Amino acid sequence: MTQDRVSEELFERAKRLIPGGVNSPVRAFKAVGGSPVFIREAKGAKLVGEDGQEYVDYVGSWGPMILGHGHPEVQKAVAEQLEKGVSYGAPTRAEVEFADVLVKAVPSMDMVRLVSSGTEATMGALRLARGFTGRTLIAKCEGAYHGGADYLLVKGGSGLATLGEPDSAGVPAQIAATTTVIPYNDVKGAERLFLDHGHELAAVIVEPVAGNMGCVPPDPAWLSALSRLTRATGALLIFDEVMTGFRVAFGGAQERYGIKPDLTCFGKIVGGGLPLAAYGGRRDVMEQVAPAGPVYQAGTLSGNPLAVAAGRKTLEILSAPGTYDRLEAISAQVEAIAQRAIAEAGKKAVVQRVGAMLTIFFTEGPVRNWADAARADKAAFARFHAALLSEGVYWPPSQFEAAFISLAHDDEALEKTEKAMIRAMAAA
Ligand code: KE4
Repeated sequence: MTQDRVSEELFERAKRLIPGGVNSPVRAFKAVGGSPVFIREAKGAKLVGEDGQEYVDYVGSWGPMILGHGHPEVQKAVAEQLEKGVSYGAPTRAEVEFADVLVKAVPSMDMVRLVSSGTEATMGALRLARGFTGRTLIAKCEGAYHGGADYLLVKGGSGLATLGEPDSAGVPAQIAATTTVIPYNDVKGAERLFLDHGHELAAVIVEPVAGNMGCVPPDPAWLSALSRLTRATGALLIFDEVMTGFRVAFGGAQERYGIKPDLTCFGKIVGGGLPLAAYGGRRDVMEQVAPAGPVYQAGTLSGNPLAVAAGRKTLEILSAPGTYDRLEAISAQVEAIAQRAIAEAGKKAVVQRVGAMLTIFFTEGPVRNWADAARADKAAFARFHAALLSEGVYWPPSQFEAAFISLAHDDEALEKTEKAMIRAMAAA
């Protein structure tokens, strides 16, 4: 494939105008090297670069595009709303009907607040947990990502379950210290945390399937342990389903694993690719959110009519019987393609998948937590990624991300993926 000169020139220009040339760091391809592809348009499972090169898309805008790009019914719903205006800053019938869809789809949610990004959803949920419990300390997992709030950009201190340290410049140490960090899938570590700090904890926030260290499924006892421990100490259990919501099941990971959190955060798919996210849960907790209660949270574009139109139509399509069976069948094919390519190339790599999200780790499996993931051969992943790209397959540009499969990944896309995967695995 010809080097994408057009994207390279755009990137040089972008770097003079936008920090790192991108509006979100992972897009800069820093983890894999080379210059990012600038995308001109997309349709179904296909992206088209500025130089006209076509790619099978396994990023899907980092999760939202589970129907594929440019689904005609979603486009129509957005176009119809466009005729009526894009934003009012006032309540609308559509957002009430959408809230009804959400609480019906997610059994643990009695009420929901719409916001514009996953970061706002987790910020809202955590301030609410602190306001409801009157406690300050929160717990997150090492290697998990829950958006950009200061107290979430925190890495584990030395030793287990100690108070967090800033994981970004600009995060004050005293803010980071309001968060403690525990290893994912570490029931004993969680039990120790609750023994030491249980009655100080406002909440534990967890990705019920980890996606931001690469795809790491929960051990069978993990989520139930967190549920048991939070219930026993009055801390709230927050499922960050920004990535897993409506992806690993229509009712999210909580439906798949049968665990009811106190609060849940959604993003990505619920907005159908437009800026819409949400947090919700127990009525007695959600009633504390302003203006019903004392926990303040607001947003100019919250419940934006265009985004609600896209989200409602997306969930309506996803709710059709058999949808997740089809998604599972496609995703299993992608997993099998990757496994065959690994076997043929004799590579030390493992595929980890839950539903329509998967990661190929260049390390021995199983990868159960951040420490395991961090042992992956990032250089091999970078070679794999570059080779896939040169074969017209657009894979997430980081070993520590999940690839996302859509209902639009048809046989043609999978055939192209298989050919590319075999060559790319050999080059890894
Ligand atoms: P946003 O603020 O980016 O909408 O959502 C933050 C967020 C919260 N929780 C989870 C579990 C998430 O995965 C995310 C965002 N995910 C990343 C991809 N790993 C978005 C891509 C990016 O940062 O550009």
